[in-house]
Amino acid sequence: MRIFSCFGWRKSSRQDLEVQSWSRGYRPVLERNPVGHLPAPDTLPETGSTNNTSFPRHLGGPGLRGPQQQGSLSRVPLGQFCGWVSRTERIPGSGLCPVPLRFGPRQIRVESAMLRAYNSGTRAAPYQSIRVADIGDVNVNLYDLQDTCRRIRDAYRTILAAGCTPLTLGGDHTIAYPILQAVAERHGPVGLVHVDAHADTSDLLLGEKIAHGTPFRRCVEEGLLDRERVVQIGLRGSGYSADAYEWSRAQGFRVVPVEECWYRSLTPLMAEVRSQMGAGPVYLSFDIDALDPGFAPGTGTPEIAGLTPIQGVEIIRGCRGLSLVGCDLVEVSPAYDTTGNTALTGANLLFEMLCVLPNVKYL
Ligand SMILES: [Mn+2]
Repeated sequence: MRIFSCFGWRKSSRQDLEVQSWSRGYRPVLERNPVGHLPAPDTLPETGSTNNTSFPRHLGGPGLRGPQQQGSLSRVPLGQFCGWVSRTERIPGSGLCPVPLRFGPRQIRVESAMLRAYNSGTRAAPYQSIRVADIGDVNVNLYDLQDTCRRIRDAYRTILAAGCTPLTLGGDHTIAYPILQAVAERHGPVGLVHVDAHADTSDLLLGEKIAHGTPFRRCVEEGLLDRERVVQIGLRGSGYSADAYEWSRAQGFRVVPVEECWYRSLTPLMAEVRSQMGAGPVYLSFDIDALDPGFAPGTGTPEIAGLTPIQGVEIIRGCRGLSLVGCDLVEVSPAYDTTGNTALTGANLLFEMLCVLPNVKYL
């Protein structure tokens, strides 16, 4: 019982799914999708969400997808793999996040209709390997960021206690802080592969300690990270000082500014990252703004000259073999992208994360 999370999936055309789910909600999706077994009540934590802003649930709904529907439950050593979605948004007191991100998870779910069962590039077969379910949203408090963080932390304690590995759809990057509180409680200080345009290590944002530019400073202060096993990839943009990443380096982080990524494959970098991470637990946090806004404009703090989607995939595939204990994909803001491609890219990156989790088979 080990894996949990994120991100279910079903076969359908994108258009079909959109029409179907917008009009009917997730239950008909399950009825039409017989592979979507509902999990036993005692195997998945309840999300407690009563807020429907992230519906419809396209990523498979609350159903469970995995070896059991293929009749192989008794033969396959299963991780319990269920799904989780968390979100935050522009919350009073949350600082700088300029636009609502509340519809990010929903749009990612919508675009996930294009995802299929196998990774044709790597031959990964996640749904034959581990059990996967979308278990909904954390019911955050839109008027109180401290309380929101507490709710997220408590929810992830429950998820992790169930033996799940959460893949999280954000939501702004603030959520990494309470998630990592829960993760570190269970696993101890973790290594971190942080893909982002920004270091997110500010002490304050507009005077606030908790904001989407501060989560990893808070994590360090609370001893949640194994600082020698932290890498930040893709950093760029104008800063508040000449060396915006000085603090990161002083902690022992490896900083890979975007200039070191330009014009090249990141596969060699990831070989070094794997050796940096070793066998210990690792969390992967992927801010969609790491990608160039030409590919992923739907985010609140875009910076030019970013990573390509190819490099994003190389980073994630390069995490294969690590002891991943959780992943997130954050900062998708559909309001800034009329094409839907940002969320589509996010959905695919989440699928790539799913494919590199421990115990996923490669056929
Ligand atoms: Mn970020």
